[in-house]
Order: sequence, then C-alpha cells, then structure tokens
Amino acid sequence: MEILFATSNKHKFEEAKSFFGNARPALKLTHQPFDYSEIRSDNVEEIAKDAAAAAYKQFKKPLFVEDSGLFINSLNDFPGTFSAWTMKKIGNIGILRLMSDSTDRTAKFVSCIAYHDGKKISTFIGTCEGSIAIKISGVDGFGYDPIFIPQGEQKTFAQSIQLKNKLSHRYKVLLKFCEYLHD
Ligand code: ITT
Repeated sequence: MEILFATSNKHKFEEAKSFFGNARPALKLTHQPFDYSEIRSDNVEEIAKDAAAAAYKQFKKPLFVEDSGLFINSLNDFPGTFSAWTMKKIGNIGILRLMSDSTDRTAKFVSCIAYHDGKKISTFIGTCEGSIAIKISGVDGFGYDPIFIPQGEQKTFAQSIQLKNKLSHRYKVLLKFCEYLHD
C-alpha cells in the first residue's frame, strides 16, 4: 500500500516516516510538499479536512494531511491553530515573554490527521498534555519542542527525542491512523 503525506513541514514527514518504518514497514509513505492557504478556524479537524480535500484535488491519489498546534491555557489556547505563523513571527522566545507572569504553565499539543482515500475523508486526533518550560532547553525536534515538557516528565521534547517518540500528539495520532489502515 502506498500513501502520500502532503505537508510543507519536513519534520512532520520525517516523524511519520520513522513511525511507519517501525509500525508498518510494508506501507510505502511518500512525500509531496503542499503549501496552500489554510482556512481560518480554531479547530484543527476543520482545517485538516479542508486541506485534505484541497490536496486530493491536486494530487488525485490516497493521501493524508496533518494539522497541529500548541494550545496554552493561560494564553486562552494561543497559538493554537496559528502555531506555524506564531513560530515564524515570535518563536519560542516570544512565547516565553508572553508567559513571563503566568503561574499556570499547562498546555497541550493537538494533532489531526485527515485521510482522503479517494472516496471519503476520515479524521483522527492525537493529544499530548504537558507544560511550558521556564526557559528554552534542548536542540532536537522542531518548533515548540524546546519549551514543551510532557506531563509527568522533567525534560522538554527537544532534550529527549525518545520521550517525544513515545508520548507526542503525532505518535498518538499516527497510532490511531495506522490501526484504522490495518482494519
Ligand atoms: P503543513 O500545514 O504544511 O503540514 P505546518 O508546519 O504549516 O505544515 P501546521 O499548520 O500544522 O503545519 O502548524 C503546526 C505548527 O505547530 C508547526 O509549524 C510547529 O511550529 C508546531 N508544531 C506542530 N507539531 C509540533 C511538534 O511535534 N513539535 C513542536 N512543534 C510542533
């Protein structure tokens, strides 16, 4: 079986490739850069569904897209679905500045995969609860990994990629997606 992952983010693709390499080696995962203007919504599922429909129009083969974001409680869920844009504009330093007075550091990553099989779109959600660190730590991963500490742990995802690989929102959503493909 061959499935296309349409994403402009090479880190997302690498994580998915490594996941399927272990979980489902027979599946051939291919990559196409896909840059389109996302609809505006607070909801990752709505965005992912729309993106999957647009990607299918372009590539015309079974594919999935993934929309994800970091939702910070004390910032009323900001950056949420604007996470990619916020990363470009203010980065992790900007987020830590916005939170300099916040005692509530709780946050979560949410990811939605929308899979277009040629007939219909199916969606899957993965969540990872955690908190925002006081400072940037670690060099692995990408995006908000240097400031995100998963619940019950002491290290950021960027300090421990092993931790990320077994706890992350992407790992969880890929697991659900993989189970679905198997049925
Ligand atoms: P595509 O839409 O083309 O797939 P993108 O990077 O624009 O790529 P999103 O719109 O889903 O993807 O933006 C999600 C952003 O949230 C992403 O750019 C990162 O800044 C952040 N993010 C998502 N998953 C992350 C992870 O596992 N670790 C750290 N940051 C993450």
